[in-house]
Amino acid sequence: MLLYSFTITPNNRKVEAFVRHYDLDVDIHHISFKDNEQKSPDFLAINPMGRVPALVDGDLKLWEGNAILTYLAQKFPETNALPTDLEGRADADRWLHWQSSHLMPASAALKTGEAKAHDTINELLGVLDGQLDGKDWVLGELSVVDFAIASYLITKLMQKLDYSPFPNVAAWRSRVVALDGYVATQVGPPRT
Ligand SMILES: N[C@@H](CCC(=O)N[C@@H](CS)C(=O)NCC(=O)O)C(=O)O
Repeated sequence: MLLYSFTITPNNRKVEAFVRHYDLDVDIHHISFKDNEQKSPDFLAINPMGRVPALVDGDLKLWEGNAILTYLAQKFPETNALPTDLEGRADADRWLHWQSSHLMPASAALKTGEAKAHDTINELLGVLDGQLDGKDWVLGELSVVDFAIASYLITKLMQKLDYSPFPNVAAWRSRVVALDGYVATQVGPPRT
């Protein structure tokens, strides 16, 4: 199994940190953005979007980071990183969709520096803070959801936010960066 990645972006780090955390039997190839390797014909045959992460497992060519995370969690059930009961799985899917449809665009908007973008992020952090109340991890136990969401909340940009109104998120971020997978994928000084 081969993972194509580029460690320092959240979409890639979520998957790479997961692989490293559980020491999964997955080879990792770091794409060269400088050489535009992600747009090469060989790579476009794997992911026509020309983006990473992407995973090749036999005949399967899988892209979209959250799809890769749930695939790996099911391929390696010993990780216990994805609920198997109907309700638990729905809960996991909910937060994975929340990350890609709310948190990801909100974090991209933050780069504009507009006040409205800050309000949106704070609204999302408030929701996450409520979910983390009384829990160490988003679903209670460590799961793919923590990897999916946390990778967005520990970027250089997100480091600049004030987390004091969100103490549960602040504590969770500290737990996340201490995980083996995040230590192994850290580039530069640790960010909490
Ligand atoms: N929705 C995709 C986004 C993947 C994506 O945008 N990857 C970026 C890096 S974070 C990329 O490969 N960019 C290279 C390019 O656009 O040429 C996912 O969640 O995996």
